[in-house]
Amino acid sequence: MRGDAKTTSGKIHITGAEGLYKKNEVLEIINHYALRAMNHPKGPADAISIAIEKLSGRPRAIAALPVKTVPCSGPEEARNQSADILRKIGVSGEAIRAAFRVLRSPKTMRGAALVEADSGRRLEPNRARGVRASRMGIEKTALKTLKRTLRPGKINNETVLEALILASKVASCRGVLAELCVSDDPDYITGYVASKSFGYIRIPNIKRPGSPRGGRAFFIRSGADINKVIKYLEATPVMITEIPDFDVLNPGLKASRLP
Ligand code: WAQ
Ligand code: MG
Repeated sequence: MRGDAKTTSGKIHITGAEGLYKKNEVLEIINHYALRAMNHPKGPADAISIAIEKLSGRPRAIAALPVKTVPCSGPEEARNQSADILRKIGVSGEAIRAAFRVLRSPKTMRGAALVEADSGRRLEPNRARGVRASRMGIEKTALKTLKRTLRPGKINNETVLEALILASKVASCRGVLAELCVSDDPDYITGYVASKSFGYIRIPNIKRPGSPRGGRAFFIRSGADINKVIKYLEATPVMITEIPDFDVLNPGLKASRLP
């Protein structure tokens, strides 16, 4: 299922959401998406569209990324923190700068920029829209476990859950090395760097409150087949069925691969 909220006049995209659900959950989710679009902090939508599609095959099963939060007091420090992590993952300085240009631009995109991890070159066919990851969800039992795991960190909320589901799908794509995300919601100021190698690392105070800017960059391994990457991100159904054993408050103990 997919929900999108827009203004008709300026054709501004306010918010979008997507998920994979069982047939008996669909009505409840329609209700939920509609309410969310009507009460969004970016302003009331003039048009809301909700699309429902039947999946043709079984989704691919993946594990969620482990979650960690690093201390960070402001945008300047956040930029250094995220650049450090991205460099450790293997993203070049050029690519990191290209990603920050996208995330700081006043023109927000509906989807993510695809940035080649070594050259910093933009690879998405439509640079205004970007590529939207879709068809990802989480199984009910895995969701329960995840909520229980996130609760001690007080991050057991829809924003974090949805971002983690998206980031886990994106990181499960072989052509993707890492992701950098800053919300475009004016009052949501925690961003993240996600990767298969280091998990989902939350970075508080990545932007100043009140800013409508934000975005996502997916860093692509050089030599990856870009059409395959886009097809996987947009169209391959992926379901989280497994939650790794991590401690949100003390990630060093269990998620030993986190930096
Ligand atoms: N696929 C690709 N890019 C997307 C998608 C998608 N499905 N959805 C949003 N984007 C891009 C788009 O450019 C948006 O402007 C940008 O990401 C930000 O989207 O653990 O709320 O929905 O506390 O505003 C991070 C949570 C929340 C961190 C991120 O993003 C934490 C968030 P938003
Ligand atoms: Mg948003």
